[in-house]
Amino acid sequence: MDMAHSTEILACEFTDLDAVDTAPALGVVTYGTEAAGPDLVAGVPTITLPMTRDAATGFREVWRCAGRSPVSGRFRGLCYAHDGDTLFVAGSVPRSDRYRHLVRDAYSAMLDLTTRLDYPYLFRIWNVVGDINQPNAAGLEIYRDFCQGRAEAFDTWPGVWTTHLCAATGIGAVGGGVGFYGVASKSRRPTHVENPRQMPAYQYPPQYGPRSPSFARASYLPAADGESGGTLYVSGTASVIGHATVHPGDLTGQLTTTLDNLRHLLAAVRVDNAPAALTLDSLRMIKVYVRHESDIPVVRKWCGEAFSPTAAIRYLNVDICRADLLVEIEGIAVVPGGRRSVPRAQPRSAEVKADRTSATVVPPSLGSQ
Ligand code: 3EB
Repeated sequence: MDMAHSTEILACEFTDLDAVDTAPALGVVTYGTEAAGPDLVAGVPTITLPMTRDAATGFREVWRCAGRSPVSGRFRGLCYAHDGDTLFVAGSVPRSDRYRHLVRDAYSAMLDLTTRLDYPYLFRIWNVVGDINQPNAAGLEIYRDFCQGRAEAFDTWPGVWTTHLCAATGIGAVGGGVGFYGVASKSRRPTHVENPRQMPAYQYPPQYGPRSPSFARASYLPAADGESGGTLYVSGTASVIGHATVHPGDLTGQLTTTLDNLRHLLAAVRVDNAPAALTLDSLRMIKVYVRHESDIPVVRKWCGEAFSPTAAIRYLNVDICRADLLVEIEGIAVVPGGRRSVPRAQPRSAEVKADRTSATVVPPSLGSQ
């Protein structure tokens, strides 16, 4: 693989907390010890997510500018910046008895912003949810409470909106409240991909909560006009087959299934003219979420062997959205390719196909173009 090219195409990178960084950024996310923001810091949207109890394992995810110098601002509690190509937006909800309405309002603000600024193509969202497996004041698990508000915000999208959902992570945190950030494209239309071994999360049955989780298993974003290839944003992936957790309580069983799920997802993405199929080796910018700190050495060994030695991998000890999940893994695959790369997912089941074939290529938040 051409390493220079593959690093270049990535829109974000991990840096250490003490790194001095002067290059212009579209947004900066600190995976740190205490929640802060979002805020504009020297004009750059910045949020700190409480994702580690140990500052030494903290890091930053820096989103780079691709187009013109960015324009930043605030909108209904959100902070954002856009550069003519990509919109970065971050928001938060404070610790609360119930999250549904607060999450719905914060997410609605994000969706409205993509429409107002005309960045219609959300392609990746991260959500960190404090006390994710704890009950809210009404006894509903906070992850399910969060999912209800998120789904209600997406309900305002027209048509078969589930087909426009993008890749996401919904994960625990070491502090309370919800922090989230997303990236949207102005003119590069993503292709959202499902995993042939997993039911689309937005079709999960009601046993997992009043509203299904609103995300796709991966989103492929073609490179800027005139360039080849693209990037595949892979959602948090866990030991789920169909809709069921498999290997509860069994770390190596869950690691095996999670890595197999990633392999199957990557293999399902066929990019025209790409020199080779995607594999675990294609993944960069990997985040590995581990429920029990004592499991980290085993997880680190498995991931070190499974992924490319050139991939940046960060490990975070946080809860995972289902109480029986022990590990979850996400990443960004670099997709080298010929011109006009278009990913094709493997044929889907009839059930999934029925939903997807009714999709249009109309941007969801605009309705027409
Ligand atoms: C799963 O497969 C695991 O709620 O945004 C993974 C990625 C999971 C994203 C989300 C949840 C989310 O259902 C959980």
